[in-house]
Amino acid sequence: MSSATAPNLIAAVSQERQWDRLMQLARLGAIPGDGVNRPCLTPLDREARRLLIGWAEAIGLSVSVDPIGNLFLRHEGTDPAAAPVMTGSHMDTQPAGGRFDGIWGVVAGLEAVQAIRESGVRTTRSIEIVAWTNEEGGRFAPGCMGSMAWSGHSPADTWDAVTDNDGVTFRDALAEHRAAESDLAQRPLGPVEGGPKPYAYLEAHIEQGPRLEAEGLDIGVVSGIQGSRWFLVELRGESAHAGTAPLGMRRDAVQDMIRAVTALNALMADPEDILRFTVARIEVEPNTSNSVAEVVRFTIDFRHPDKEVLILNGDAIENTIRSAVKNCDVTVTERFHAVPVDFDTVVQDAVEDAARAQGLRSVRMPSGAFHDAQFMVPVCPTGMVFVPSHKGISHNPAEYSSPEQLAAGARVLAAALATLAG
Ligand code: HGY
Ligand code: MN
Ligand code: MN
Ligand code: MN
Repeated sequence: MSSATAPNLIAAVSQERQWDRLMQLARLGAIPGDGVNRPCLTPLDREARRLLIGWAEAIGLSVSVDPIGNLFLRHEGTDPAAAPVMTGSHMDTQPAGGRFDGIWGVVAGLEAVQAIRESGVRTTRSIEIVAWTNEEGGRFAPGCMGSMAWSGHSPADTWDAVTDNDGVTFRDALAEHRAAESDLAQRPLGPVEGGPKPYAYLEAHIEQGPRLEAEGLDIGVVSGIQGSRWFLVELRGESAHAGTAPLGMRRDAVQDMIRAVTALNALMADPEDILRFTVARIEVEPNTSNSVAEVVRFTIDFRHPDKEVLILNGDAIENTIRSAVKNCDVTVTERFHAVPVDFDTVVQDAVEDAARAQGLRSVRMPSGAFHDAQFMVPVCPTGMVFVPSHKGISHNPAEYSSPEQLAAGARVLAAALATLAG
């Protein structure tokens, strides 16, 4: 009997233990409305990691961190030299985040490995649960800095250029973080520094969209992830008195931002609602009601499943802004470019077989959100498993998946990992 259907493995997954751990973690950075605000590389982030490390050490997993702070919890297989199977996700949240985005994938990984150990299922390959550094890109843009560095997508020299709202560089925040975790075992920065190349990577994550719930399905067998591009636009005009400066003499950064975003909306208009264009972070200087705005910085988040559309529209962004702006100097900087990826069918099959063996309704579907899995695709066979999000709500305190849905996801993850780890 394949381990994917080993009844004792499935029975060893505990819905209560997983939910209790998630609720304990949700208290670290709790905000009103059942939300969580737990930025990366903060004392709150470290407190959550220590809680997780305690649970992992209690069941005999070994713990280590790499130079960008990615945290690894390792279950030894019968052949320690065999390439490990990796699972996991991220523990950092959006500023107005929910209790499940990212963190469920880490807790589900721990639940799956604990069930494997308690059920006596022996795996040839070791299984490593990873908590990636800074997936959200909330405190430091871009997102996925831990998985990008680990997989060789972004050199460390970008760490000085990235600062948070208080002007703290990513490098300094990371140095403080690593000093606070200097008691943990160190490991190289993944395959780029000679670390073990995984046999496969399978990430569990909430869907963050409405489809599974709307179609009455239990499991998303994720087929791939659309592409994403992030840009930072700076418009630099001149501050002036709101009462005395004639309109014709103004170099008003807010008015030029309105012109630019109106033109971008036209460029990005998509009646089929496939292209996703978002402007959501705006900084104004001097940001007072009676001084004309001198500087506006705004972000662009733009997504599409087609690589060509992503490139064409992405390259048109700067020209569109420059033609729309009337009075300000324009600077457009690209901050992030994740190409669309397709996941490996072997991993998808392991997830789908596990769901079917457990009588769960599943569908193969793409991900609209980006994930650390996006950067694992060039490294090893990669896949993801989704569970429903209530009304598709995410990046919002009201984000919700039920204990039953999350337990079903953890059971599928456990069986799929047991199959992949052999
Ligand atoms: O933005 C994203 O897609 C991810 O949830 N951070
Ligand atoms: Mn996430
Ligand atoms: Mn997210
Ligand atoms: Mn005055």
